[in-house]
Amino acid sequence: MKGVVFRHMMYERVTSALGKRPPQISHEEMRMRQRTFCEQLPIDGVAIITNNPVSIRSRDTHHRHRFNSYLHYLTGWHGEEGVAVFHHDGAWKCRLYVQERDVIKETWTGRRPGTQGALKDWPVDETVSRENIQSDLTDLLIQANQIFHITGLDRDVDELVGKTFDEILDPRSILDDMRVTKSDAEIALMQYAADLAALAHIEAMRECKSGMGEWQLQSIIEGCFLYHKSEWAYPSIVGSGDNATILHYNENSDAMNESDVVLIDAGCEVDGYASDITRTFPVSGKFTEAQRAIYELVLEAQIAGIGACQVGSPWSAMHHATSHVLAQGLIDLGILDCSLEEALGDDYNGLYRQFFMHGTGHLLGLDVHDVGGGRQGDEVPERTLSPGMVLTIEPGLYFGAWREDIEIDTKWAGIGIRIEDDVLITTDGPVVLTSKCPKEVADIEAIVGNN
Ligand SMILES: [Mn+2]
Repeated sequence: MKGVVFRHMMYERVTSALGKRPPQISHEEMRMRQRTFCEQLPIDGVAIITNNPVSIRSRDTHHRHRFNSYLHYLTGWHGEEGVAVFHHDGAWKCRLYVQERDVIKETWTGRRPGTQGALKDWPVDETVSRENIQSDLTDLLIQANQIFHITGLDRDVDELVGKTFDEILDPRSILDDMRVTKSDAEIALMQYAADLAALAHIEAMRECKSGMGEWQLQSIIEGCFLYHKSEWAYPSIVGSGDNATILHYNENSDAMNESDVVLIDAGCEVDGYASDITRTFPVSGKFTEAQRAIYELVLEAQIAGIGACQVGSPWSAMHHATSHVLAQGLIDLGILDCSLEEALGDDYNGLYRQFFMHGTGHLLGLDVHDVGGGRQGDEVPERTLSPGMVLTIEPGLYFGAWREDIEIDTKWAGIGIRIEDDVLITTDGPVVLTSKCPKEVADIEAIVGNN
């Protein structure tokens, strides 16, 4: 009982620091998005936005469904099924296919608004029962000359489109650009998601003790999300010791040692909008000299990366800023024995990449790795930073003791450090949305284990 009361108090502490949850995106704003989208479509075209499929977790049990971000962006639809179609009929219309009411089925799987409820409560012009999608959508497609559709999500729709059209255009070329710039209402939701994740990280720091399981820190953070009607935006990473050197480690199944640092990369989602925070701290509450040296280097790089988040800068400016600091620091610490030019290499792929092997950040929004480019391998040409963009800055250094391909002094072995904040680009410079989460050495040492 004591534990239950205690846990409740911990969550309430977060609640009181959190402030009021901002309103969901208004129908008015979604109508504006629809207009902006349709204005860029040819008048004889049809655009289809499908939902994400339901996926099997085990036999007849499904993974919790998460709506498709494009569908949610344009219509606010958040249930399973649901297909939006934009067509011109004197004016642009948004038609939504939804499951019809069915008391027997609703008794098992939950209430449905049905066609009437969807028409009344969602910002759409027409609703049609999903059962009739074959004939109804075929009629629309026959009249159209161009089709915009994202294949691979809805097999029924893929088939219908494939029957009528040889060439399928991609609506993402229009929608991704729109989603890159966040509105005030979106920023308010993202600020709330950032605050909630920041406060959850603090609670995990407070509770951390040697011998505890990584999964127990995970439970504190994710419990905190759920308590505030939120959920994780991506599987939480809680890695101690060598596990901190695995970039996407999320087994979270080891007990933590006194001498380890633990890396937590966890963020939540509020009405679809993500936050994404990484903090690394010593399990004991006190960094060793070696851990501290690496930590302070990564922090210096992260602050340099945030400093590069200026309107008009190319996307690569942040990565260049963090890379310079890290490469020089690795030389200064004696980890790299070469010149700065050699450490950085051609095109920032030099020797320092042995220890910092990922990008400096990504766009953030309805998807944690949001659309609009900026990630390595993305085909979108490099963006320049503009007001209303939200991105992460997350340099790291990783010295996996398990790695056979690199030689490192044992004093660095088993140290993995990443520090990640969410940054809003403004004309007045970068605004760190996750600033409620401490990252200075003294602040972290004061909090860890101090419940
Ligand atoms: Mn991230």
